[in-house]
Amino acid sequence: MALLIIGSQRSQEFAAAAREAGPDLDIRVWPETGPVEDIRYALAWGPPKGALKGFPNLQLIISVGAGVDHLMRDPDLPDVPIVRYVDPDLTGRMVGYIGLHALLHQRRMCEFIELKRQRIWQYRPEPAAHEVRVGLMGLGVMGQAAAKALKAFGFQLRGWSRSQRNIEGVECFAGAAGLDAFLAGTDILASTLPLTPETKGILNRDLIRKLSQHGRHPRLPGPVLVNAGRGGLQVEADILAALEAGELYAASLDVFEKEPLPETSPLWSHPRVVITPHNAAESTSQSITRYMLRQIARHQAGEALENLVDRARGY
Ligand code: NDP
Ligand code: OXD
Repeated sequence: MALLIIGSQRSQEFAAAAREAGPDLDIRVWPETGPVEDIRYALAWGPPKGALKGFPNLQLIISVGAGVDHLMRDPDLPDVPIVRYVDPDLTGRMVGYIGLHALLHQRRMCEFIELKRQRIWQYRPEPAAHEVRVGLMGLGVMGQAAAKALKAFGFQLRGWSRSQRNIEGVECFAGAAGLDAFLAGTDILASTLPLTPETKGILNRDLIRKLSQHGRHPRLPGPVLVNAGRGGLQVEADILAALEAGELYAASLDVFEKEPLPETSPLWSHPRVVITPHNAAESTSQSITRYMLRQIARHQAGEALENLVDRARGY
């Protein structure tokens, strides 16, 4: 009975951590699989399409990430349970990212960084946090944890999800019917949506134009987009066009349509676009292997698995 680690550039690092934490486990790293019949478990990040169907005794797939779009894109994905990675370490990192970037734009830091580059000492008025409305797109594990942290800074909070949520201190909207009202009162839009057929390309010009339609504090120059969900949610040409047209004041992007972001992308040189290399929340080898070993132990004991993916919803 063996575990296969497949897809991630960090597979050997995960294997080393897993060997240390679970010395009894037989661990193989793709493509050195040994006899394919041995493989019962797979720890996967973006495996080559069709690769997992080659293991006839596979019983469980553990996603290296909270998102599972990297698995769902495989038309031949075996019909076995998939658990996604949910851990306080990962969530805490995402909360830090969302909090940092909400504050960064509320405090107009892109402008101050540019002024510093030019050695210019210049006052710029800023809104207070309680004068700014942050809209959380996605109210799952990440969105709800971010809401708690943002509340402590005093931001006004609203959120949007597929099913109706009821979260204290957050004005909640749901589904297509609630989207426009959610956007109209949102100044800083922070997305932690999963990438599914329904959410692909949702962060487009049409959506950006609906942001912050009423009640924006005059000291915030315009709406802001923060995307830490997936690059496939956003239309980069639309984001640039909206920035140029003044429909968007600034953006923080951690994920991109194509990763790594090509050197030729005009996003790199925009003064009010912050770019990070898909590291809003890292799956560290210690945390992911601890989590994976727990799921394998539960599976072997016949206990319920945690954070099971609903294939029909796609997340
Ligand atoms: P969850 O499954 O806990 O939450 C997903 C949220 O998105 C839910 O509130 C869900 O609604 C909502 N949602 C899904 N589809 C739709 C839709 N069509 N319309 C409206 N709302 C929708 O996921 P997590 O919070 O754990 O993670 C979210 C995503 O964050 C991951 O899928 C991944 O893509 C990304 N991520 C990125 C990282 C990075 O480093 N950049 C790191 C970790 C995660 P409902 O509540 O009704 O189910
Ligand atoms: C994730 C990620 O989905 O790191 O966890 O992107």
